[in-house]
Amino acid sequence: MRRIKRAVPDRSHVAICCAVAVFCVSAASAADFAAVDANGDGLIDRAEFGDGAVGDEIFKEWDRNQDGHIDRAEWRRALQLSELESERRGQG
Ligand SMILES: [Ca+2]
Ligand SMILES: [Ca+2]
Repeated sequence: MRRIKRAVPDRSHVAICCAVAVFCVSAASAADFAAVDANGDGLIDRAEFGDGAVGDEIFKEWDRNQDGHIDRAEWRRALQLSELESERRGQG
């Protein structure tokens, strides 16, 4: 019987995916918080953030206090970090 090996990304692969996704998000302005916050409660929950395994990883990274929501401060911080990261890449 042929076993189908499920493609489970290792940590480095996930990190790259996160970096790419974070970079894409950083291309959008911080004002997009409102666009992501579908129900307008001022917090981005996991469902609003987007689905998929990569989304899980990024959400955990961005949700600094692990309360299950990304607030504006966490959102801004993540965007700032991703901007620093992209600047570093640009110089490297
Ligand atoms: Ca919300
Ligand atoms: Ca949080």
